[in-house]
Amino acid sequence: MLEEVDTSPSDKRTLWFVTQNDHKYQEARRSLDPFGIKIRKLASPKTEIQSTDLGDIAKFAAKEAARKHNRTVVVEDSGLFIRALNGFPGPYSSYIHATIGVEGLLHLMNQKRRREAYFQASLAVSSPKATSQEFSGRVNGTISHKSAGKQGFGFDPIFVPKDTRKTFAEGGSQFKDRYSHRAIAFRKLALWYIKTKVQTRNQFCRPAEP
Ligand code: ITT
Repeated sequence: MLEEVDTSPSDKRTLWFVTQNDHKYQEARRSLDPFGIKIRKLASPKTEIQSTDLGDIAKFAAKEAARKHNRTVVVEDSGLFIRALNGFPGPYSSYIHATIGVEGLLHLMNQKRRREAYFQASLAVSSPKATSQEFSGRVNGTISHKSAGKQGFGFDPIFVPKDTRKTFAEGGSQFKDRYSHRAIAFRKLALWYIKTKVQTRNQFCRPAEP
């Protein structure tokens, strides 16, 4: 359902996350909270162009959504890239999860000895007039031999971050926030956002020329 449209003046300072995936939204919120940055969810459908570049997919959707909703938005495109499958499912992760699912992917990984994989999240922030900013995060790991854990979403039950022994779904939210591609990308966004706000404020606070 489309979130209620907020037209109050404070709306201008709100960052809207265009997503229909509540797990993504909750993870983003948790990553931005320590920086004092509030986001809200805009569960509006968006255009996903055909591309192998997650950044391009996010950028196109963000520009379109910023114009359509006349506000500053962030869009994230993410995916799981498995080395033994030449990067599959990558940008098709959402579709593959909805069709063959976790068990289907494990089946494709049957007999594969090399199990390295990574998750990537690409973010694009766009406002109706400004050019967009991009941030990305990546976490390396391996694909487990069987599904484990009940927390999280998507491929969390089969992804074990590097140097750990648990899947994201076994580890839970603190574990996920410590290692995830999404947390890394949103922390980068937070640092940029704070820097941009400080610069804007300083422009207004600068003493007038004598
Ligand atoms: P929105 O487009 O509405 O934001 P979505 O879930 O369709 O939601 P994507 O198009 O970016 O988002 O799809 C990424 C898919 O990759 C996602 O549906 C999962 O199957 C998988 N994925 C991405 N990040 C993940 C994570 O942190 N944990 C588990 N699976 C993840």
